[in-house]
Amino acid sequence: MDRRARLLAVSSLVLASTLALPAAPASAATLPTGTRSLESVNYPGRFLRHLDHLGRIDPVTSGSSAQTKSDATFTVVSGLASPSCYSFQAANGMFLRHYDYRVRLESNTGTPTFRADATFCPVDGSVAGSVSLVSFNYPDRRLRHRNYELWLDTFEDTARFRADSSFRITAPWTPKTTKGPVIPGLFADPHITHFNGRYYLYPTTDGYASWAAPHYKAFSSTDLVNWTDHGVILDHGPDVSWADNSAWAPAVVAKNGRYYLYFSGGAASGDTRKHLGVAVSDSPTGPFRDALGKPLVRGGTYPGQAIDPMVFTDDDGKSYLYWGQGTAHVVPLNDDMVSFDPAAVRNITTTGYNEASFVLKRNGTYYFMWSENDTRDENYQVAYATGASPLGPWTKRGVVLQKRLDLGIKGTGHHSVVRVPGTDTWQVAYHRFAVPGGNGTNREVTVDRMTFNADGTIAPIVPTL
Ligand code: FUB
Repeated sequence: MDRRARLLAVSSLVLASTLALPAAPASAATLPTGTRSLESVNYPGRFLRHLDHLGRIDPVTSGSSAQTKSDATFTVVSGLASPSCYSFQAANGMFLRHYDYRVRLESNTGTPTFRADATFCPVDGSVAGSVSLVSFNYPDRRLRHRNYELWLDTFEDTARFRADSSFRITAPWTPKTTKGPVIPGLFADPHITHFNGRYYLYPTTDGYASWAAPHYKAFSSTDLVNWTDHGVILDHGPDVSWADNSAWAPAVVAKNGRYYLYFSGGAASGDTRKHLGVAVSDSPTGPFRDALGKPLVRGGTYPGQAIDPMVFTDDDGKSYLYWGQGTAHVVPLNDDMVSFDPAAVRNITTTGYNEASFVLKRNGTYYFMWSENDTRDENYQVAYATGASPLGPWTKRGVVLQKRLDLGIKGTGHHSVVRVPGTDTWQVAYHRFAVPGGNGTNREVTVDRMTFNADGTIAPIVPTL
């Protein structure tokens, strides 16, 4: 069963579980993402918390210990198994999941089972403003407390069950004190850009084993602090005939009054190659549609993996496509933005280059930036070179962004840079292992300042929490 069919089956099961029960609550479409607490509706003052990695509802008051408050605080994030539902991440980076129907806290392994076990879909709760959380993979079961323990129980159409399975989403007992991640949840490879007075972030959806996520979301902001989630803008399953998974490292550019999304993807057919595609939309938040119905760069045509696209447009309006893992390529794009002359493809691999090309121009100098080492390595880092044209030749200048162990920041890379319009202020978006508890497939997105020295070199970027 493909992904869309499975989602339909799950939604119809959710629907069936409510339709079969006349008094069942209506669907609550969305939850606020970000740091929250969840209060029991029939035991006010008791909050969903974890203790010894098991879910419970316990009293929490302003006089409770910092640990108790922290244990009763979760970050509501896009569902690990579906962006239409939600997952709940504790301060230690672990997720609420069910196992043998007991609700517990565990690290995300990225397997389909874990992601499904850790995903819950909200429906209206027993009282106004409350929610009940339906299991994504067992849609006839809901998160419910009994004897103050949290279980995944089969829905019963009784007032008692409804109350036991209803929670109010409240302000968090432990508010977020860090700037990052700038978008809640697991995302990576952020492409940051600016269109018509708003900043946009286009990341890879992370948290999947082997980075298998099938869809991209878009986020926008006016201040680089508060980001609006615009939902899924391209879903490989239904939207791209030649790709099913590995929706990696998108990059979006505006040209000809339209928006072009460059992306990579793999097929479920057993062909392990990734291909690079381009999709188009009239809006920066999509929906995007596959522009060609086939890859723009077929994996295997050039050395290295056909992933990590990026487009730089020079002052004369000419656009250049960069891509590649293992080998860095560049080619001028034709004016249609969806084709190029294969004979014009150049290999611009620099010493240390692994992936994630990014090009910018400042004061007439071109800056070619990339990521070094493997994204699963805590030493994943960003380096750069300068040149006099978008095609190089490039002179390596060194590493500008790397781990900061005193703050527990590791695996800093796959960045992108945006200039604050009309200024010489530059901001860099990049991913790092999620703090705490992350790794190369559980990454998060953050933004820091990037400054230039008087001689035009880039000053070391200081990663902050
Ligand atoms: O997120 C999947 C892959 O990991 C990206 O394409 C690479 O750049 C690395 O970040």
